[in-house]
Amino acid sequence: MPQPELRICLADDDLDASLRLDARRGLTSRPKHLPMRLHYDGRGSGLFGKLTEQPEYYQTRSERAILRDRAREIAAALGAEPVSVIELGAGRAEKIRPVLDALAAAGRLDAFWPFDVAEGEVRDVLAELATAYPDAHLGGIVGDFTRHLAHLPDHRDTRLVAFLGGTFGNLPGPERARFLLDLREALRPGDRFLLGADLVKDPRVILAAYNDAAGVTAEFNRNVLHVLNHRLDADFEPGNFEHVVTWDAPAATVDMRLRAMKPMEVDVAGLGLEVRFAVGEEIHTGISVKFRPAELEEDLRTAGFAPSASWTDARANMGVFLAEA
Ligand code: AVJ
Repeated sequence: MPQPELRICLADDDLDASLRLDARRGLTSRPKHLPMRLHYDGRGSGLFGKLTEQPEYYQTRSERAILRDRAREIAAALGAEPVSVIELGAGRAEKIRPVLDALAAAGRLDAFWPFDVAEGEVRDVLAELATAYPDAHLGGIVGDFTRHLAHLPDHRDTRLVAFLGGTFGNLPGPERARFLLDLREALRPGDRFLLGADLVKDPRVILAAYNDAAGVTAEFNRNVLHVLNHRLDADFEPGNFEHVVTWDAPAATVDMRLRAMKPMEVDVAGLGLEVRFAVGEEIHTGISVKFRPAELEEDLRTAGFAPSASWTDARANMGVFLAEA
């Protein structure tokens, strides 16, 4: 079995540089803000895994049910030819596995490429999948899906780019539109895009998913301060910040924030920065947009895709959308 090809578009010092820039820019802005991607160090990823097991957090279970139950339909909707699959934000590549299994069972899985920011995770998942899919060409891309789509593998068969888990909703509108245009530009006519998106529903259900009774989301949200303490030698006291989550109905968006419960001065030694907080002052720590199928399909058309199929779970919590380039 040949060694999987690894395309490194992001080095560790790139990640450090963007962390420093995000932190400096966000902590010196009014209002203060930090991007959700900063939450996912080892501890944050572990907390997110625990969060997916909370009864209120429906997303992962709902999307897993769709992909498990509809994998053969999705594979059939890709035609009858071999397919090369690239999963953006692959993590452990757990979400896409039912589709990979359906294609492999039909002898149609030509290649699989996990695409993620963490080189170690990409290497680990390639080692794991070499056993599961011995006949498939495996490769990996270590990169940022908002910057490195030009590095997709140039397999001549149908390419399926999958972007699951609802992460698309963490991008603000202009960045979502940019991402869709960049992806369309990176694909050829006939290639496909499989997108997992959280759907608009009862706001009480949505808010509960971001403020679970066990407090795991609150701890996940405060983890961004632990990341700054460890990576930038800051002295945040996460316990002095309250997890706040609100639903912006017109924008169909969940806003997450951390609210200072007392006046504070925080030293961010790694940036040479003193950051003051008035009592009640907030750091905006990310958004999660919820979608209406017709509007999302219109956004796909605007970017040059032709929506061809979609599936939801029994409660229509999550949607999985297939579109053709
Ligand atoms: C994994 C990014 C989709 O936005 O719902 C969960 C992350 N943040 N609870 C989401 C998250 C707070 C999650 N995504």
